[in-house]
Amino acid sequence: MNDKTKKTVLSGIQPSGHLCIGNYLGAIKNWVALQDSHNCIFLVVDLHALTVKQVPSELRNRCLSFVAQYMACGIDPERSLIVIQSHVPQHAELNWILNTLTYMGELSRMTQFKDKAGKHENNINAGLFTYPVLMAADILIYQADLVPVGHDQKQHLELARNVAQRFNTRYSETFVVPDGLIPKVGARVMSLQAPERKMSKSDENLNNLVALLDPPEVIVRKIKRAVTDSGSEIRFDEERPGIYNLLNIYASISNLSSDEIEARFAGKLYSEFKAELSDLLVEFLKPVQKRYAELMQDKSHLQTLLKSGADTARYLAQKTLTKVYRKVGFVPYPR
Ligand code: ATP
Ligand code: LTN
Repeated sequence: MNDKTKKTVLSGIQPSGHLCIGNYLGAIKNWVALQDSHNCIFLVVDLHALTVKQVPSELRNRCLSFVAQYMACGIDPERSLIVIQSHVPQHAELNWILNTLTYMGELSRMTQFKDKAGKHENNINAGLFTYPVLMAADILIYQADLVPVGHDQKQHLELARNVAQRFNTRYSETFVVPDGLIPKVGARVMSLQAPERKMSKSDENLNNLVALLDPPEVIVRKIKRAVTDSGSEIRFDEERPGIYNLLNIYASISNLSSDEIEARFAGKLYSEFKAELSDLLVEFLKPVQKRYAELMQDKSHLQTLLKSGADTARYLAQKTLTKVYRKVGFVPYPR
């Protein structure tokens, strides 16, 4: 983790809902690919998850389950740090400092806030509003160079960059200004039933998403029911968002090009394509689910990994926080 010649990668996912192929294709797939070339930190951002109502016992179980799912997808704790956000108190401390450098106007423009405020009208809390500042703290506290995320996080990343630059200008060079890494294919996986919206792991309608832990028969059913458009040609055509989305999912899982896929399905029926897509997803998820089940058998092993991840993360985070506290003018902790 501490290889000084390597750049640092940081990313995170909220432990809400069911991890889905949107999260895998938009984010985790890139995480797996970056592990050898970078120092990587992958968070389960439980503080973020509290911005919408959670059942405490479910949240606790889900955090551990997400850790196992990260590993089942190929995140290797020998090479990468897997960390639960609340195990590193420095995130919340830096969050406060960054709050004082973020403008209300900036936060009011965030589309995720507007989206979620619309969905949770009875719980538009301050945390939901300031959520992007905590995300900036997650990134900046580790001096991350690269942040692999899906397209929906572009705006939040831009805020993190602006806040880092603002701090550096006001108090002198302190933070690395991070770059986003958004995949070319798979950055915007859309909902199966409403392809004009993104697939979202906490969608109430589970038919909108393929979860990483969905059993084969559920995957087959969801793909069969997925909305397609009028017409019958199997072509990458943005004007036909239903079939376009399914084709993009096929492309990201198979790593085939759009030309190869169109050639393969020329003259075939939607139903034939859907059957092949289900097979592809089922075969892809089979080893992930098997590994997940094994990992969940040994929770104490997961706890040991989390302890070591948290210890290293705390050390790294404290280095940045000490610097930040000094620069803003706080009295050093008396020795
Ligand atoms: P929720 O529905 O619980 O708000 P979410 O599915 O939007 O969750 P997040 O925890 O907000 O997931 O995001 C985790 C990562 O997955 C982020 O990097 C995000 O960009 C990526 N991601 C989420 N949805 C998609 C999607 N539909 N397509 C591609 N990437 C996605
Ligand atoms: N805001 C992100 C989750 C998230 C994140 C992060 C992503 C929280 N902290 C740090 C990358 C880096 C989301 O809602 N998808």
